[in-house]
Amino acid sequence: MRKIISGLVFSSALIFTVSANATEHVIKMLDTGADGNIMVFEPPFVKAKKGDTIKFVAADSGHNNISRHVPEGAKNWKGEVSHDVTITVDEEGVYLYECDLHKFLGMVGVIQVGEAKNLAAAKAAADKVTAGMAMGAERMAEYLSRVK
Ligand SMILES: [Cu+2]
Repeated sequence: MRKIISGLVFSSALIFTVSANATEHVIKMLDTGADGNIMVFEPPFVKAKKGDTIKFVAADSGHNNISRHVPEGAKNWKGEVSHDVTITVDEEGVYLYECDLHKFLGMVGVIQVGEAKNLAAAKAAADKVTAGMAMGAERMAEYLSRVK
């Protein structure tokens, strides 16, 4: 009997794995990160696969999440201040996002989905974002350097 039950559990777990192949990546919006940096997304760089979801969690209030550059065919998003926002990444490429309240302090992040087809365009968009920063401008370059 126990063998039958564990067999059933195993089969249903297998089905679940196949149907739930997409991963949910959680990114926290924080006043202070684990590394002591202020106004950060954590983790600031995520490598995802097509069809995954990204959940931006308002762990600290007073932040939002807005796309700044997305691959061709992908949808832009705009989260409300102090609210979680979940997106599905359906197109391969590099996504840049920011908290528009603290982007001047370097509150930005990068998501890579599959192949970084639009890397050149993303870098050009990143330059525009960092041009307006009072501090933390090195963050964007560091996050983009993780795109492989
Ligand atoms: Cu913010």
